[in-house]
Amino acid sequence: MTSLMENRIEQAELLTDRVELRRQVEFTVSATPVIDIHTHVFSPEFDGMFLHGIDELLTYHYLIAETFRSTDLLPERFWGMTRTQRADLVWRTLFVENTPLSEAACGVVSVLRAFGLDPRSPDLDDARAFFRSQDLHQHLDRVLAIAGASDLVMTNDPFNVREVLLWSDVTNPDHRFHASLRLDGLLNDWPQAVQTLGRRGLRVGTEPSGPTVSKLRRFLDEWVARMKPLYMAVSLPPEFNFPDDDVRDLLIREVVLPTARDHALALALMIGVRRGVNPALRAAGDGMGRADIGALDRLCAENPDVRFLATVLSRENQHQLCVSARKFNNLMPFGCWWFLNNPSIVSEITRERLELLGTSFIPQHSDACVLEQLIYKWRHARVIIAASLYETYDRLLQSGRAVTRREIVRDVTRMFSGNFRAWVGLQQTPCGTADHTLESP
Ligand code: FIX
Ligand code: ZN
Repeated sequence: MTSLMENRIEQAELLTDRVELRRQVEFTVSATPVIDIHTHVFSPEFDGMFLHGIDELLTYHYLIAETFRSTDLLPERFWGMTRTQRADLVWRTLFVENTPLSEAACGVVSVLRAFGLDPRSPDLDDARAFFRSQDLHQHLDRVLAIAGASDLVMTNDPFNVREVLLWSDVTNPDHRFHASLRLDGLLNDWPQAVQTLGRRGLRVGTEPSGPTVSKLRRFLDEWVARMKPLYMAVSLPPEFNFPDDDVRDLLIREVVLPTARDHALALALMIGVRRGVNPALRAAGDGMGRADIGALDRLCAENPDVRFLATVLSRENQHQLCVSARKFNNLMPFGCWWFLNNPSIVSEITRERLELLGTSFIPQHSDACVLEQLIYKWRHARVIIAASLYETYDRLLQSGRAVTRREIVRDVTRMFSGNFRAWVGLQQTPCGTADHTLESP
């Protein structure tokens, strides 16, 4: 009897009208809180590293690279300017003398509009006055509310001297901010790592042998205890291979994977970045290349007890990453990273992932460095994700199966937070804050 009634209610809830279906998808995608699983935003407790405001927004490295395309100014002159002068130059070049058409420039416009500021202003006076007048904590709450982000994951580097010093003071960071333990300093430049560790009193051999491995394991154990990261992460060049006959391979096998197992921590691999293609542009001078997804397959196959998160920078690698995720259920594709975070490419990748993986992936992360970027990164992402999801439900409808509103909520919640929570063992506590519990795959 009950199931008959439930069945009737379900039938009544079926979204068979396309206009209504689109409306429900758009509403759900815009209203569902997201966990932003990879950012470079720090919580306010990290004094000097919590970036916010118009000058930081305009001197984001995406916009610096674009400014050099529309000015003859030499990089050394640019780096000789103060932050305020750089921001003024970027504003004049990209927003006044040119139309801000690129995704990163359009993002600044979205942020300004969210606060009622004029994106056609000839200068930055009003914007600067606005950001200066904000109470920092209220402003943070407001930005997270507009972005619809319940939690965010920082990028925490135990090889960054400035950050290391701050960690000794940060005992109780804002509960919405979680750590991730970044391993680039260990895995991408071993000779430099040896020196950095040596300066901190940790003597390790240039050839990582038994004692060095033990010291490095202890080093990571200590940072896991201090940061309580949700996962470990590393960005890798397109040439990354596994197995390989280099130091990185040894460190991954002997230090990183055992740490992942001991602490039940997932390992995020961000593959395809070529650092310093144009060093004169500093962070704006990084490039990319196509990776070998076979390396990821072999890593997943050899380590079925470790969970991997993966994002790849080359558009050409996206399809193969989806196919790999179909083979290995310890592999979770996430985000449309960096040069992929443009509407046309986000749309293509999201549709491809829905078609190959259903809802078993994490559609986007913001990679925001400056607090207010969260607003545009998520607003823009939600529009594309909603359109891609609507298209997918519509195809299902045309095949003969409608969905209900409850199913849409379930699907979006899974992609926006559920997949990540399950992957890293992050539970929702009754008061709305999150709790990290360790769990094996
Ligand atoms: O390695 C990374 O985490 C990259 O996302 C950054 O290095 C990069 O500068 C960035 O912010 C891209 O969005
Ligand atoms: Zn990043």
